[in-house]
Amino acid sequence: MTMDETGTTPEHPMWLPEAVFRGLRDRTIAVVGDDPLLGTVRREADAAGMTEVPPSAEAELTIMPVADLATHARRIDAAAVGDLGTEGYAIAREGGRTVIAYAGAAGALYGWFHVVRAGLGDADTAGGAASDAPTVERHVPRHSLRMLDHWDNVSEHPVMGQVERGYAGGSIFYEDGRVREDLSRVERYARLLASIGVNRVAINNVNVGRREARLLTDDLGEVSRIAACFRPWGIRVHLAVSFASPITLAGLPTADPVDEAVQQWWADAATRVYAAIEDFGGFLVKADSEGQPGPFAYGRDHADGANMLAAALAPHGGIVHWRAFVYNHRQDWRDRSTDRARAAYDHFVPLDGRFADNVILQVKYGPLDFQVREPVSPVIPGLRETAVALELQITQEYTGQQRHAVYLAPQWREILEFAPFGDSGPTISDLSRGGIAAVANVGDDPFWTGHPLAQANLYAYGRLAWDPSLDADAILDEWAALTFGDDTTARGGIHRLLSDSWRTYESYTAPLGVGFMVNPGDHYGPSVEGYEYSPWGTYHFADRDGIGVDRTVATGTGYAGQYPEPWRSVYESLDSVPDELLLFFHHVPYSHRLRSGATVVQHVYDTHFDGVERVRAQVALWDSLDGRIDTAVHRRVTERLAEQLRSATDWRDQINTYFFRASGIADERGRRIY
Ligand code: GCV
Repeated sequence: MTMDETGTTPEHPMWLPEAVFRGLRDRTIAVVGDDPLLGTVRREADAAGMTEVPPSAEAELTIMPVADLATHARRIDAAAVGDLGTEGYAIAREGGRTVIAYAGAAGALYGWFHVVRAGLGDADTAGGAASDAPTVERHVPRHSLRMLDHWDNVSEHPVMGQVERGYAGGSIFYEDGRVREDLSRVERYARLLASIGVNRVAINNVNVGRREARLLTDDLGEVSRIAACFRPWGIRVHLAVSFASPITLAGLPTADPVDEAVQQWWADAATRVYAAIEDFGGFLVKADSEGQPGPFAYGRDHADGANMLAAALAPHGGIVHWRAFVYNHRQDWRDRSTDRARAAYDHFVPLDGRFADNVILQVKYGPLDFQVREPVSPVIPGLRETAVALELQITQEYTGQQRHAVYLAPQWREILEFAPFGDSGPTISDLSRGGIAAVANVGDDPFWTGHPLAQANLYAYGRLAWDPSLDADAILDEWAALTFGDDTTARGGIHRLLSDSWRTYESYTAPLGVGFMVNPGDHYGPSVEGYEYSPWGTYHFADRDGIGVDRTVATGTGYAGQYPEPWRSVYESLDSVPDELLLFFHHVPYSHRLRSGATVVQHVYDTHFDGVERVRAQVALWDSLDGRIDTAVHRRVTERLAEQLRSATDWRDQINTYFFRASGIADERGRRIY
């Protein structure tokens, strides 16, 4: 792709460029049903160059309700299709035909994208002998709510910019202090999100400014235009709201959740929203956190606050996503009795059972804040009677800010399959009954995500939210095939570059789960003591003898005690704590020997030297793909990799030097430390 006449790079497609649809051109399709989402499928098929025929014509692809199988596909066993819910689909191949059966129209749309991904396949490859009934493959989403949270501000925030923790330019929704006139890019975005199964989008930042609060009132017409872009793709829009809205928007004297006028204001606000946007999803709330208003100001708790909003939404079928990210961000670093990691559990687990049915508690995956390595939050197993949504971060705030190539699906897989009650118990995915949410990573950047390879994270998020058991490498290959076309050398190179890149990033940044060590404020680049004496509660307590946070029950903050067994004991003991989380749970001498056999300080040196070499190899690998990848994409990634190598080197040298100066212990291999 080249520059256009104005000198700017035009929008570059993410996955699903036109070439992906080549195999569907001139094939026949029959679509049975008349829901608007089926209209979307018909338009898609038409754009792909397929020919629509009546169902009786036994098209190469037939998309039909389960109930119609008996009429149009008798050999497919409806009993094997089973319950598909509102979004599932079943796929069967019979002779030269592919049949997709759906129960709810969204299933037809997801079935369509399945075919786009997998192709129609060769006739007669599936279904066994002519006499056998065709094999039926069922695809039902594991999580019914698969949400993206945009941290977009309508107007530019003086410090955070337009998209808080956004690394891909401005917002795709807002421009010049208002909703964009031209929302065609949002329509293209909605289509891509539907192709990966995302079905909910919150369109504004959880830190709700005065301007953004008005999306709920004055700007409903504009929000409704955005909702109209998402609707044809089965995606419902949510708004982040400010708990103080009755005061700031309506001039009431209080926002106390037990005040009747306050309750009425929210009920009226909800009624107005649903009058404008019939399929509105609900409210997302950050309360009493990092300066956002909340119920604590009135001596109420978070169940009081969430339930009041839930009552306003309930008559309309709306949901409250209430975030559990609540902690004291004005901590005194001298105070060793307060542990930020404990905060969400201490606030929310005592409230378990008090939340209304349409409240979902949204919990960050770790107890701190989206670090490259944290233990999985104990709040998720701790809440037995509350619907919980796991919150992930696609935007790479602490993982290289879309300047570093970091494929996050392996981390998410580890989180989703973590079994807090032991191997035979439920996983985090099982326990996330309120679904999954993640902070989005796109902006108005021509490559959508700043770093073109960061698109893989958005893609993988949707696929894992649908099916958390998918293999991270398989998703990566699927994304590369749908994005980069047929060149297997290019695809293989991208696979090698990204597959283990999360561990590469971990290896040259904060070691052994200690976290942070980033520059305060923008959170980019190393600053070992950047947060050490700050009020934010993220400390590592390094001295001349050792480093790490004692979070044991026996001698520390007691955080390890928030886990059920077996993890409470696993984390409590130095003999069993996994190496990668050692410094999250324990304060140890630099000479402490890891389970791997290396000492802490030697591990730090080894991983940091190795991490930079791994980035160097990524750079060489990418160089070797020159000519095989679209020029503009190649150039952009080349620039980003150069920055990654510079930054990784900076991390290596600062971390190694810090540990060497603190410990006085030399590198066993005599490498250069400054
Ligand atoms: C939206 C971290 C980020 C903030 C973010 C916050 C949150 O603290 O640095 O920018 O605010 O998390 O998740 O609410």
